[in-house]
Amino acid sequence: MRIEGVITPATASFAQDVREGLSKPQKELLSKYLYDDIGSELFEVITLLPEYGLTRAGQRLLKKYAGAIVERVPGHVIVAELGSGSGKKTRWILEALSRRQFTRYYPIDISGAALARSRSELGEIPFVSLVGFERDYLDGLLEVAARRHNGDHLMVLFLGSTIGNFDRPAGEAFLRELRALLRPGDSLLLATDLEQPIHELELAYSDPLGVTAAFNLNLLARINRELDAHFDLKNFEHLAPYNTQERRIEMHLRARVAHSVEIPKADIEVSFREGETIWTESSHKFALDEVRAMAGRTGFRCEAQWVDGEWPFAQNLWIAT
Ligand code: AVJ
Repeated sequence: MRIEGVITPATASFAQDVREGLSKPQKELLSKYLYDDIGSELFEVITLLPEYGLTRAGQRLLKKYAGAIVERVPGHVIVAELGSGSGKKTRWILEALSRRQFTRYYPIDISGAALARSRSELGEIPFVSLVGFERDYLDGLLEVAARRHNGDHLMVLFLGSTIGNFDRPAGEAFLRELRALLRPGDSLLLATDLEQPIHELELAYSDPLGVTAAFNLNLLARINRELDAHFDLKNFEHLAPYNTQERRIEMHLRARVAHSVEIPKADIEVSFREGETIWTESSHKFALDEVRAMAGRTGFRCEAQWVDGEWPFAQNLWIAT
């Protein structure tokens, strides 16, 4: 007998998603799998690149406008955050709120490591308590909603522009589901990356140093590590063209040569034609008026928008109607 090892539930669902994604005519891998420990660190490096202004724009806006933002959210507020991130941006909001009230803060993330990071980054702000939920966004939000006291206004933070990773219809469906867990008067602070000239966007996702390429290729390396596959990373190149029709960056990995790869723990062998791609991420870009219209279609009104002066990026405050 050859002992192949144990498959944990996490590996099993990764294996199944890899099998399904690589069996489609346009091969694809879900972008959430970019963020294992190595991928998360590579993403942190991306946020430091001069070509990738997105994260710094989000931080600048919160640093500058956290006071103005929380002023528009009246009443006693409790805060839930979808994807706890590095916690840096959240600090400005929590500090602004804690000047007027004791604030209960609930970060929600599928990664225990991310929750631990936000605990060490934010755990010591005076007049703030923190309880993390290691759950999917909406499952976690349901639990937070169950903990609200009468009169609490729930403020949901969805920073970093992760909404851009959904296709537009799926993004709206997600926002509608989110709205269903809220009450009128609750709020959503939603970050969106905005449209800008193609050249800038493509450079942001194909940086000359090659960090984004490494971030993308790490997905194949992760399949090698976790599913015992034998992808030769040299057989693939990173591509990130802007799709003008759909107004999004599409990240792909393109096979340089025809070849096939066995993925033992996913029980498949995948063949690639020369030039064939695996689609690994979409990053949609928005227009300001489009974001306002989206609010109306998903059960909110857009209370205010703050736009960065250096990088086209907006923080949008929506109130549930
Ligand atoms: C973390 C989803 C906001 O879409 O710009 C960065 C991820 N991908 N470079 C984005 C990402 C390639 C990023 N988000």
